[in-house]
Amino acid sequence: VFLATTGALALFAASFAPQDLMAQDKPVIRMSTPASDTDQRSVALATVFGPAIAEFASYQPHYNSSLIAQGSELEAIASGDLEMSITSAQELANFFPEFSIFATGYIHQSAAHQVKVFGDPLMDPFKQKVEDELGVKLLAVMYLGKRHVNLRFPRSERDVMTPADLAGVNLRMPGSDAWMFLGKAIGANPTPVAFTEIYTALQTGAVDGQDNPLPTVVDAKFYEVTKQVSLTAHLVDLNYIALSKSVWDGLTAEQQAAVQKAADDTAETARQGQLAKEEELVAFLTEQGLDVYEPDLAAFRSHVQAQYVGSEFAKAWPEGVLDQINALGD
Ligand code: KDO
Repeated sequence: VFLATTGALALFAASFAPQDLMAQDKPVIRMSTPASDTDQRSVALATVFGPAIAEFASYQPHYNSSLIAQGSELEAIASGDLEMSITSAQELANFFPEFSIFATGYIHQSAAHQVKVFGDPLMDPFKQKVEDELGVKLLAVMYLGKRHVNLRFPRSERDVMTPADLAGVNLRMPGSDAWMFLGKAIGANPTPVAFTEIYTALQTGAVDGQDNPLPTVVDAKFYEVTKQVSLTAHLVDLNYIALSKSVWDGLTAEQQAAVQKAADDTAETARQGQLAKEEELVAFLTEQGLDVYEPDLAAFRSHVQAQYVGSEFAKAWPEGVLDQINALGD
């Protein structure tokens, strides 16, 4: 009987190759994002990150907030209901107010500036706090792009040259204090709406406009329901690749290094993709009939910066960090 059983086991082992059993043992990394599957960041994660870690972990993306609502991803990671997200400084600022510094209008100057800031020792205490108190590792900074004001009105009805031109405009913003503050700081009347609801809100006139980088305006087809983009560039926006620390702690040192490299490579691929799209999409949007134009940037910059000085947000910024960020710019 013993021999027969051993034989049966041997047969079982032969038909289920070790890699199948290992596949079942691999940790599954569920990633949730409001972004679509065609967003440059989603594409880079699926084509670079997933394959790079496939030997020891299974990357499982969930798009369009289908798994976790926008803004709840960090809580979900902290409570073990999610392993990964593309989080924002604004979301982190809900937990750690000092993160609002990275969500401040006109603070980052470019994609390259974001990379310098993220890699600088000034970021260490920020990253450490998120790890210790939320159980989330921030692996890399992803470039989302320059946020611009995108309205339903034709330019003949509303010509957005200065913040005063946005008075009374119901501008959709993502729902958090840092976002609302930015919406007000550019002169608009901010209205919180989840990312996946924007298209309908624009279509029905529930909001007058929204702000996002051009690649998002195109990917989410907002151009179908809007008439103009004023290139305010009020936030050179970013997201962080965020991973559950308990997943990270369960990996070997070699696997951790592979995950870190995969995140860095993904961020670089996505960054190049977004930058290229930002360049080419002005022409596309113009062809679609939108007016895409540059406002008085100095007027926007000085107005926005003046709103942050002495604000509740600025009080939460650690001493000296603003100067350090500025020193890393051009
Ligand atoms: C948005 O809701 O406008 C925003 O651009 C905010 C970002 O932080 C990020 O969540 C982004 O949406 C999604 O990734 C969709 O592009």
